[in-house]
Amino acid sequence: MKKSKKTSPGKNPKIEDLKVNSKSGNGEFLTTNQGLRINDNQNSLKAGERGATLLEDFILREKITHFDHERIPERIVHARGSGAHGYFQVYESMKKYTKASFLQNPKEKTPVFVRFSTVAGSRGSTDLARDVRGFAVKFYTKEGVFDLVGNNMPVFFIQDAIKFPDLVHAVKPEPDNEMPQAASAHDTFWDFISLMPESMHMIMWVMSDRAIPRSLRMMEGFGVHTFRFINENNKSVFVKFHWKPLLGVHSVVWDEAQIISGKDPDFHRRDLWENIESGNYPEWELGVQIVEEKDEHKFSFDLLDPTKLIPEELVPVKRIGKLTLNKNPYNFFAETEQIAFHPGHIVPGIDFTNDPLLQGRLFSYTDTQLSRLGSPNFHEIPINRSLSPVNNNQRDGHMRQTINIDKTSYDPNTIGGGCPFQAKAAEGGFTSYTERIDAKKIRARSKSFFDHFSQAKLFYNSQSKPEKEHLINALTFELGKLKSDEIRSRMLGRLTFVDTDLARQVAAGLGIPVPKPESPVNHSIPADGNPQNYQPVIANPPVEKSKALSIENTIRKSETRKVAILATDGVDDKTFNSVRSALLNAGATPAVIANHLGTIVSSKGMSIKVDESLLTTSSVLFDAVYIAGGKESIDSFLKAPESLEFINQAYKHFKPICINNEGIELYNASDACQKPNDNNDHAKLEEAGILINKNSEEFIDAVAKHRFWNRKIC
Ligand code: HDE
Repeated sequence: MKKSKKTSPGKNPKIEDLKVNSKSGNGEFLTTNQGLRINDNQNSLKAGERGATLLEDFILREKITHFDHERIPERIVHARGSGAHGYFQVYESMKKYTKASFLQNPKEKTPVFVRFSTVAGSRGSTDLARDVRGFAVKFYTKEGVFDLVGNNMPVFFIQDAIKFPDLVHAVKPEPDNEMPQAASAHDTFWDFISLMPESMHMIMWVMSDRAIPRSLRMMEGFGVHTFRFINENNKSVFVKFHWKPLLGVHSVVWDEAQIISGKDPDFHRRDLWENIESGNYPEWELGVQIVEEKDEHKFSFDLLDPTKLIPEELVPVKRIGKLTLNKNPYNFFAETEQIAFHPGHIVPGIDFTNDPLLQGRLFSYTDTQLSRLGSPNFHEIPINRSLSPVNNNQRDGHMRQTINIDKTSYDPNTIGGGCPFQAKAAEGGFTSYTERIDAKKIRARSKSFFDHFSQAKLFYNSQSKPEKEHLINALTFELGKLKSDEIRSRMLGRLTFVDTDLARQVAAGLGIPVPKPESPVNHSIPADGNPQNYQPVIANPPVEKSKALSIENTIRKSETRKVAILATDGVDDKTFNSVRSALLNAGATPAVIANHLGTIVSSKGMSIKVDESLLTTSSVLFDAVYIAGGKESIDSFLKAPESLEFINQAYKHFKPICINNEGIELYNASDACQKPNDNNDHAKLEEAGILINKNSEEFIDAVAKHRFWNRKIC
């Protein structure tokens, strides 16, 4: 059969011709959805000036009806999200491992859209919930769309997709009273977790500082499952995907997270938006851990088990390219809300493994888009469209956009010249990896999935002292919120399998003894095993400690850090100017916080624009504080209790504080317990991130350090 040039079923009028991109407020006339120009948008059609509105008013009805239907169902999980456009570029060809076209040419930029999300909360919930963050990347490659739908943690709660609805039901607000919103600190979640020992490694991550990131720009991403790379010779290797942020991994503290949730629930969304607007484009390197097929069974854990990571000490992460986010969406709904990810959207050169969690996801994502976006044509929504041509015989359905201009919608055909044709592998046609399968049909789990504790131990042992303290506090907080003593106690029993000291410290905070650990009820026991006799399998951790698991070892930079400058009328010009310009030169984002909005006048009469007043902002929204000198300025702050609260919080949250001259008086009036007049020498204060009359460079170094955990809290 000859390929016909004339007839290609997918050839449609261009999107531009259909004028779907519309701007309001650009001088065009206001119209109805049918293009009818509207003469009066202020008054409905009435029977007389004071009379009833007439049913005839089709303009009113169209407007209100559209409004009534403006909402679509939110995502069942990951409802709260923020996204941005950007591009990906590979550093060098990955030909040796994969034939994926977007991983071949370092000169090629592949467009991407990334959506970050929390998991449990509703669309309007706070950004700072203690939760996993979604990190989903859509690559619009020349060979079709590739979605890398990952999280900011490298492992997951469960090993098999069949348990996902149970997990989500347990963590979502409780069904009788719909409480609590966007929080795991409640009975149903911990009831499930305490009965699910395989979740213990993930629990360590979720109770760690990773679950309360400082910024979406400062968190890692992981593909979680083991995937396959396939090269041109059809050779396969296993691959784990990582995203490494160039700004390092940074978090806030829990008390701060809770205050931010009230002061600015859009904290992460705003941070991402503002930084992209001001040209601080967030960047991540794509890393891969590659395992040859022959090494599949050489680890003490199973590569198919999504509750395990491969320690970087065993298989290093090779950084192969860079992701840059450089454009905010035009329209949140059209792009961030309507984007539809699916781990099954892959391209030649990438394939799945038999990870039972991944396998279940392959079914779920199309299904969810059908109910969320309402049509099998969700791929035609502009943000979901493939940049490579789409030619197939799928037709019709709700909200179909494509106007197919051919007579044929079946294959094979002769009437349409045989179009569209199947592509051979050499023509870019996708072929599944020909993995050998020879097995019995059973519901069971491999014994290689049974060790639920050794990597939880590895994670805990890899944390620094402050990180361990945060983790213990998080567990104490979460379990402290439970109504059921039984669940609390069962959970403590589980923690003893991770670390007895950890369990002891949490128990002390809860005011109960550590119970004798019971055998965990384990739903992964095969049919022939007896759950009553089950003892936890705890292999030796593959390595004792892993450096990559502690965020203490991360990159530290002052770039894009938000620094509050406390300055009001009468501020000292010299110190104010030098610190502010040094911060700007270092790429930080200083903001002047005064006791009123508008402008302030310095001691020498300079007029300074105020960014926020003490009333409109809060210490928790900044990374560091600078208290500028100037007698009049400080005297005026001393009369404002909010300024002292500003310093108290920065101190309590371990943030760098820099003070000049008269500013010391304000600092001394705060509740900070390390003060210059308390026999604290300046070197000790400096170690604790309190800089008195230091130069700007030293302050900038302290800003880059992010937090000073050795500070005395009293
Ligand atoms: Fe998802 N997940 N998931 N998930 N997931 C969804 O798809 C699901 C899992 C992840 O920004 C849903 O479009 C099942 C792991 C992200 O739009 C839904 C299972 C990982 C996002 C769904 C998992 C993820 C989702 C809800 C267990 C990390 C947000 C709305 C088998 C590797 C994507 C939607 C976005 C979203 C199902 C487990 C990541 C219902 C059944 C593991 C980042 O289809």
